[in-house]
Amino acid sequence: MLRVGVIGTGMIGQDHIRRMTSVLAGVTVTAVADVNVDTAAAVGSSVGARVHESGESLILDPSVDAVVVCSWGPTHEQYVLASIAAGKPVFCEKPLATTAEACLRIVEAETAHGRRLVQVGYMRRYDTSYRALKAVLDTGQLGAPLMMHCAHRNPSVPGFYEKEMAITDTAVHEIDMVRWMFGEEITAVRVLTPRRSGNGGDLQDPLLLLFEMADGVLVDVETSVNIRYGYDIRGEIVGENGTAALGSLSPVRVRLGGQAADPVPVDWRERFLGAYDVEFQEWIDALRLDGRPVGPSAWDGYAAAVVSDAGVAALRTGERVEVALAEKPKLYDVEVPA
Ligand code: NAD
Ligand code: ISE
Repeated sequence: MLRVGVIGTGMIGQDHIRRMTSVLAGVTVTAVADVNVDTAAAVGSSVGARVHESGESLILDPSVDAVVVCSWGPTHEQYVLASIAAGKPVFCEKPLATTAEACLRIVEAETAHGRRLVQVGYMRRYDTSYRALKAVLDTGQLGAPLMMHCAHRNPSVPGFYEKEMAITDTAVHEIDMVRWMFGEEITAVRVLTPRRSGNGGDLQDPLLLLFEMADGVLVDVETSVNIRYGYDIRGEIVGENGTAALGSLSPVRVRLGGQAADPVPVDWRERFLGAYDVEFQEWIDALRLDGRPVGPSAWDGYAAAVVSDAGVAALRTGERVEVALAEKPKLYDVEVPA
């Protein structure tokens, strides 16, 4: 049984604790921590987990074999570095850290440790629909991929959400997904700012991002984070001979009153429910096998952060910004299966 400690018992922390205590096999949650001690105490007592006053003391708890970090992005670096220092595997929700420099510090600490400990929560790699899309692409039947059209739509975002977050918090999922989908790095980013939606107040929303991939594939990503009607994730690859798109995920189609309608998920928890389950089960199984995670690595977290930083620069300047990655350490040479 893998004994897990969870730092951050907010929305996604509670959701991951629910899946580890009620859905998945081979895992138990033994400890929790949150700066909001009331939330941590309530969540901890509901699952019989010890409540720690700090993330650092949770990491050092002998009843914790592996750490899950679900606190706010700016706090990820300290907990991931502390987990590496303690020699414990750590699953960190995206982003790995909020700057490329911080991600590189994590890469360097893990490389010095000499063995992979870190996995980043880029769950689209585990989604049935994205996996099916990649399987079609990998048959080669579409011919060479030329373009991909993506949309990432949220019904609404919290008040603290700033325009850069459409890239660093939202489109960062597409950044990781296309690196995995095409097995190529993103080499340059442009960001266009369409007419502003009245639903977002002063927020510059939507955005249109354009990624250039190393082999010439162009990827466009629409982020609309106040679109009201639901949580809608789209992706279509255009190849030389044909196209392939994420299918409709609706389990039911209602025809009524002269109309046909598919329900739309309300949020990421509903849309990616299955992906999070598979992501965590595979993480648990890998750690139980030999203590080494095989999903998205600290290097993937770093690469996503470099592209995301380039996107923010492109948004601020209106210019095309090139992406420059550091040299990849050998530790990350092995292809991840997910
Ligand atoms: P949230 O605000 O609901 O929860 C964050 C929790 O972290 C809060 O309870 C807060 O008190 C706690 N916290 C803040 N600083 C802390 C610290 N120093 N130590 C311990 N706890 C601390 O936010 P959320 O929506 O659950 O997001 C948390 C993380 O998960 C973010 O990094 C976010 O980007 C990521 N996320 C990922 C997905 C996904 O699809 N993979 C979806 C949502 C959120
Ligand atoms: C959130 O943090 C997520 O990761 C969701 O998957 C994404 O859709 C949303 O825009 C982010 O704010």
